[in-house]
Amino acid sequence: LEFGEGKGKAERMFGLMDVFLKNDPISLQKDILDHVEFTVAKSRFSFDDFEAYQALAHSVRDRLIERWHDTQIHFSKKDPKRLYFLSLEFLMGRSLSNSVINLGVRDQFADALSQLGFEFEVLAEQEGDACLGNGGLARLSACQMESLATLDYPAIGYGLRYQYGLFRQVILDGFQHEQPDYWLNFGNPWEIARIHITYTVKFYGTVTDEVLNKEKYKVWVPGEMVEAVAYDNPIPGYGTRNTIVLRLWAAKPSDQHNMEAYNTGDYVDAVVNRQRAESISSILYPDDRSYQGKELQLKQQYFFVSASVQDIIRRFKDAHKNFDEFPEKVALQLNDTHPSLTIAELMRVLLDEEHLGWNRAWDIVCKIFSFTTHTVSPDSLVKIPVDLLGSLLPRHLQIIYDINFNFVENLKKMIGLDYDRLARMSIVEEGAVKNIRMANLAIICSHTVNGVSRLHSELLKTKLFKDFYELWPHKFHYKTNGVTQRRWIVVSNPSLCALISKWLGTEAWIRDIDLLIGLRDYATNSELHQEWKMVKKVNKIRLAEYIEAMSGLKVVEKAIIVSLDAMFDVHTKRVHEYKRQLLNILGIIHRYDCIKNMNKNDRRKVVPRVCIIGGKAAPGYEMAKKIIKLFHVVAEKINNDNDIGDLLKLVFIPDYNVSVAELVIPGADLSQHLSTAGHEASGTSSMKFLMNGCLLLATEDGSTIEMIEEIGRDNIFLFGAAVHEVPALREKGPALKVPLEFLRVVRMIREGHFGFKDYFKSLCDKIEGGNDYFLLGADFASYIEAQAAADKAFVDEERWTKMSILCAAGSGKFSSDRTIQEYAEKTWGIQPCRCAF
Ligand code: F58
Repeated sequence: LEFGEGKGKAERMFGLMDVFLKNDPISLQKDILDHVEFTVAKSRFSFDDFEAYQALAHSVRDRLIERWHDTQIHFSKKDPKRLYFLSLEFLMGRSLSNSVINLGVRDQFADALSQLGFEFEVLAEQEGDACLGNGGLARLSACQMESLATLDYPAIGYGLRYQYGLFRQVILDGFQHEQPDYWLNFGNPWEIARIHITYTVKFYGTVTDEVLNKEKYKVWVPGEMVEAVAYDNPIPGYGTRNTIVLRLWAAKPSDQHNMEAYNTGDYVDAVVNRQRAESISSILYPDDRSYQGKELQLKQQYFFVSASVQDIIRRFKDAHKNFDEFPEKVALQLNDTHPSLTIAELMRVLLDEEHLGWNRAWDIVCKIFSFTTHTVSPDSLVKIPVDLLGSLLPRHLQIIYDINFNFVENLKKMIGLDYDRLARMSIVEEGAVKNIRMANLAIICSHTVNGVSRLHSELLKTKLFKDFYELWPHKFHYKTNGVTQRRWIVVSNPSLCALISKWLGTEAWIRDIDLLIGLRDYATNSELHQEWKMVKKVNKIRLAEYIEAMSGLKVVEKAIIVSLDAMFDVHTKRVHEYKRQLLNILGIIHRYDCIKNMNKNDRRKVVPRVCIIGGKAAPGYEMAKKIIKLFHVVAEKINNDNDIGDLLKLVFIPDYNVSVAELVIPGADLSQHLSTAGHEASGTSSMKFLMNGCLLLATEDGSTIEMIEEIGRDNIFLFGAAVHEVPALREKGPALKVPLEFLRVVRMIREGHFGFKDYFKSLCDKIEGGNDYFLLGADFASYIEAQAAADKAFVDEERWTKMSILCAAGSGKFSSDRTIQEYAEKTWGIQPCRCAF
């Protein structure tokens, strides 16, 4: 290609693009060694696994940057409508394996490394997880970003670059302890610091009036200013050159800050204050669902919102002279209520800085926001005390009041003077403490509101947001969650990935998951059965080795060695009362009790089980912490009972995170999803288990209801009360009949069979005598029955394998590709914009 002739600068650069970085083994080795020498600054003749990992990561990153630049140039040229995905949480996990697979250079890098004497898999283990989120919501955001890239959508994710991600969970004597996650200590090769992309974010101060060209405007004179610096994390798509970006903001002290203090000789205080600014992005708040308020949390939200809005407007203005086209070029997605201050911030910028006037600004705002809620419980709806908001963001409070005034006046015209309803729908909650209801703000200003499964959306319409649904039924949609098969099959289960491709005769399912349905044709094929079982075995061995190594680390206990013939029964998710890990433990105690009372003959019929639980409890959530301790004391007793042997083994996996999930999920035979019906908005881990051919034992809650439709009732073990039965059961209170077996296991805990009698008293009190809000007693008998059905199916290998194949075959609906396509078409109005080089 001739450089230059008759072409614009951009075209000339495009022409050179694909000759920049080569992926043959020699070029890759050279790149890695160059990074060893010049980035890691080690001698290329002597470097260890971690240094090799760092060099490898930088070589991969170079290729990501190259594609990302191509994508950016392409997007700028085409100027499509873009999606801005705003979320305070992203659980990205590790980046290396996912990146090389999506870039299509996994094998090339593995070859290059082996010629240098390193093993790709070993180096991949050197990487720590990026845990910038709590759980389901945060991992969903990560899956959705990956699907946006793969489907070529022009999108940008915005979030916060926390210095400390989610706490590390350490178990000491069976109790959870939290330790800080110093994830940035050894550097993060997956981000690019954009020190020239910074914005000033204002806080506190006062609002004054100013007259400009005879018009009155509000001017916010801030009391504090902090700089937001962009850190870009490239997200490559699979089977495309498109690479999008997750832009995370870090707080840095502003140079404009406190100059006065320097001048007046208050030098030390001024420096200390500068340091305080950085604390805004220092820590991720652990998910404490009923926790409200807190100034730093609100500061974080506004910090990220303000920087993102400035960035979005800057990008828009680069290509447009006025705001007429703003709604045709910008879609803003609010991932739950955390980013909903974006609404007030955009209004403020359009009014006070762009001087568009209320009507025009409001018209724009109403066209661009969409809002997803991830919660079922009214207690989780975020409220901000008016006093706090007014002091931190005085102008925003005024704007929210104005939005509310207009809304309530219009509402009165539509529904009359129904004061109760007006009060419920108002953004401002009156009471001893006046609050701003962030969900109401988001609903009023968004054109689309959605829940994350069909059931969840029904509950929103009939309960949580009933008043709004009746007013604006057209706003309410449902978008069932999904997860990306690239990470949850291709990266985490390479053996299954190869097997599926072999039997389908194509790898096309990696981009087009509906093709998985083709596995149904072979559901009874004995050859596939053999290979399918072999894959499960390989993954069980991997998991068993992890369990042995992890449990063997503890000084006082001996390593847990599990039998591969046992059913690996997994229950991994954040610990919450509604998720009912306690029901699982009560079931385990019941199983143990039954085995103890069996004669030798009957014991031979028992299906051996390895019961695996993992998950973190929020640091301030006492009941969840007791549940973790209970599991440990029960495990201690059972695992040390020689009479039981391999029939029952209990394993707690500490510090469950994305990379541990990648190991656990492929190795599971059965997984448990036990939420009391009506409490799990969707649930996404079940989707990962399903794709990996793991059978589910579940209540009819969240997205499970849609799974039943996809795989059929015969292929899942269901139990428990249905959503519509829950209120009546609760109503019964102490009159509710619970099985004797349930009372017996609770009594065993109460009476100190596992020790810590006093400590567990409150836990027992919470599930007995009419206090059992999550209905453990009511669902116990049917839970035990479902467990027995799982045992029965497991011993019939052929039946089990067929069910397993049918689960994977029917999992297509639960790909985030499907979810993202639905959002793109029905909510955001964006089109794919494929970078074709
Ligand atoms: C989870 N929510 C839901 N955080 O519990 C789960 O059912 C769903 O699958 C997942 O989101 C993805 O949609 C979650 O992780 C919250 O719901 C927060 C609680 C506190 C207020 C803000 C939302």
